[in-house]
Amino acid sequence: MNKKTLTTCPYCGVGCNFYLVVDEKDQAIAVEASSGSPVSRGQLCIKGWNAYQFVNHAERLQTPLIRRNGKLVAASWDEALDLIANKLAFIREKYGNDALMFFSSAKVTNEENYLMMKLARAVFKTNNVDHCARLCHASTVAGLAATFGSGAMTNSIDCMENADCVLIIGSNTTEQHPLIGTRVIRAKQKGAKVIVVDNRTIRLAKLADLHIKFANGTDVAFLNGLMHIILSENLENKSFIKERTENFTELESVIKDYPPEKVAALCDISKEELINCARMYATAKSAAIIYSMGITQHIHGVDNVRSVANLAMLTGNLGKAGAGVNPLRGQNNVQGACDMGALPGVFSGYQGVTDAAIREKFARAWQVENLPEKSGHTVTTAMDAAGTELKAFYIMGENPVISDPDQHHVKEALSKLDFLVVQDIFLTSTAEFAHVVLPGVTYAEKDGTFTNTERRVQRIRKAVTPIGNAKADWEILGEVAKRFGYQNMQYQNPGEILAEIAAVTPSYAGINFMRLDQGGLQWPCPAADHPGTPILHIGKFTRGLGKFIPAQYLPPAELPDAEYPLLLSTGRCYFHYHTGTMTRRTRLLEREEHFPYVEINFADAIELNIRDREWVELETRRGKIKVMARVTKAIEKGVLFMPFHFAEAPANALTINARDAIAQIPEYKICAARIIKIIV
Ligand SMILES: Nc1nc2c(c(=O)[nH]1)N[C@H]1C(S)=C(S)[C@@H](COP(=O)(O)OP(=O)(O)OC[C@H]3O[C@@H](n4cnc5c(=O)[nH]c(N)nc54)[C@H](O)[C@@H]3O)O[C@H]1N2
Ligand SMILES: Nc1nc2c(c(=O)[nH]1)N[C@H]1C(S)=C(S)[C@@H](COP(=O)(O)OP(=O)(O)OC[C@H]3O[C@@H](n4cnc5c(=O)[nH]c(N)nc54)[C@H](O)[C@@H]3O)O[C@H]1N2
Ligand code: SF4
Ligand SMILES: [Mo]
Repeated sequence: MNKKTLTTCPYCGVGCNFYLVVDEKDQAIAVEASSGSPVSRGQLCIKGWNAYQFVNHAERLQTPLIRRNGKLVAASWDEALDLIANKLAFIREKYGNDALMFFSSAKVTNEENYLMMKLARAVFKTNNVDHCARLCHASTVAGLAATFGSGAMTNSIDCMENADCVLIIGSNTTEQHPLIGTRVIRAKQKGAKVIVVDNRTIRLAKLADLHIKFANGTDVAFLNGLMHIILSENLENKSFIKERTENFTELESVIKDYPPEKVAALCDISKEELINCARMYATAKSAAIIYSMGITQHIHGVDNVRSVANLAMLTGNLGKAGAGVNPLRGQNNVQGACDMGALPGVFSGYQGVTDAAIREKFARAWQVENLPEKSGHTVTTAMDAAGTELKAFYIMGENPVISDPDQHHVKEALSKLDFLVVQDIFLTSTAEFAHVVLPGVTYAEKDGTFTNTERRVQRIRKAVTPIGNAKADWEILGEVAKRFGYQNMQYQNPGEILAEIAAVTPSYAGINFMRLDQGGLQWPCPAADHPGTPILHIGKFTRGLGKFIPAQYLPPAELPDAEYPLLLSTGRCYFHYHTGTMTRRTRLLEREEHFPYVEINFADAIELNIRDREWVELETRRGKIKVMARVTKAIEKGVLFMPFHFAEAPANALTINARDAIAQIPEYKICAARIIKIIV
């Protein structure tokens, strides 16, 4: 008899639930949708339907590996863990606590993220812990914390369907958050106005009431332009501004410099489009903004996010249903990894490391002394400091060789380390650089919780026995701590870890496995009888008053020029996920999208004498790769788009390591490139 276990999808931040079907040989063989899922309501996208295949894949890591004579060879757990203990102890002794860097993971559970930051802080006394949110929504966390007091999505997925207007800026929602995309389509069917602001003709653009194809990187100018029109046409929400916000005069003084003519020219759009957009958004009863990487992955990512927040505050679209500022969080558990404090400046629940009382609270709970107070390295600054300030990395569930900007820089950084531990489910491109590789297990082989983009904490449940000698990440981290004589990281099961999280994290205080078995809960959930919070900032912002923080438009780091005349933007496609470790080991997905490609406009293709599906060289100042040209009208002239999923032709061999000064997020969305025809 097959067994079915209710669990949560391991791919994107939407957080669909499904049943994993396991046969009598203990093999995951299928996925069945769950109609009871509040998020997905019985539907899934193609990745969810196929989320069982990689679990049993023949290339799964099944035993620890140790580098001997330059080669990674199989080893026992004791050998691997002893080596880690010896090396980390040696490096720490010689160079100090802050010579170690811990990469946590938005793919693993809340409990595991909590343990990773506990390991870094309680055992190694360093705040050098971070994860891929740095590459993703670091600008959101910084930007919204400053304006609203909380970096999370303000509203719920349900709100998307019940909005009167949905403004989508820099999110390819139907492909990257498919089950939220369907909610936008539902909203449209119910009569909502849909506005897409994106240089590419993404699928939602085709049903949008307004599609604005502005020049990449001009978001601040565009948003300021909208606010200028809203103010000059008296469409702002005066009582909201008066009662719930501060700093409005500063906003006004910046906005006055963004009249429609100037903005239209800067953004390469017409004045009419801008005016239409402003009116459509500002006159809706409730208007929701959805944004994602098109806003965040810029050297002015924080300015972009603040400007989005300004627009929503100006029109009073916060603290009510069908509205809000909704950054769609990317990874299945990136919200949770942030909530758990896998960030250099905060413990779980965004409790700051610089606050002595908070440090004292955690020190007592963890039975340690002197927790470090200086904020630590980020994922991106760590790469710069490898070999100098930082001597060892412990990387769990991330693959920076393929995902970090400027691959050459990353490879050089990893080669300079004295010691590198990689804990993954497959031998990744990053694991190839490791001294020790530890085999973790997938979502299907362990218990725990993920927190989705709408702050909904949901269960994952063990459905199959761990493959080979692989162990759950929470068990491995406990073993490492034990080798350093720290006994306070030994747990019978993840439920116990969640209980500890609840005890030290006010926003998770009311959350436990028993309650989650009745369905997910949205934080803040401060007490055992609290129902959770679908909408934030009702009546009052988390920080009290919402703060307008205006920004001036500034250009991107590297724009096209005579030598590199095209603008290269990178992102993702529907069928693959990030560095491809899971989706490229899934037959159907790999069949649908097998070759690395770059999208190029017809006119550019004609000029370059390139045909559809022709292999070309794509080059920037950082590197050169060979990819297939996909000639399309869905992209504007002068712009290229390439997904970063393909290790054999990595987009990140080309991207620029220029970063937002506040958030340290890289400008993945813009650099200058050229295409070279391959003459055979
Ligand atoms: N299938 C699939 N789904 C995924 C993922 C995946 O790898 N594959 N990854 C997950 C993760 S971690 C994330 S973060 C999300 C990301 O989800 P998205 O952010 O939706 O995906 P991207 O492709 O990175 O970029 C989104 C859009 O930004 C636009 N854009 C580029 N530059 C600009 C600009 O300057 N301004 C504006 N306004 N728009 C711009 C692009 O044209 C693109 O359509 O997806 C999640 N879901
Ligand atoms: N050029 C370009 N680069 C980008 C982006 C872009 O838009 N353009 N987007 C950026 C963004 S938004 C993100 S979020 C990052 C993502 O960057 P990464 O997080 O580095 O990418 P993933 O492929 O998701 O890596 C997750 C790793 O975790 C492993 N894994 C999965 N489940 C488990 C588990 O349970 N335990 C353990 N131990 N390991 C597990 C997977 O095998 C994989 O190797 O990429 C960034 N890079
Ligand atoms: S929308 Fe996201 S969470 Fe839902 S099935 Fe697809 S990948 Fe999984
Ligand atoms: Mo992401």
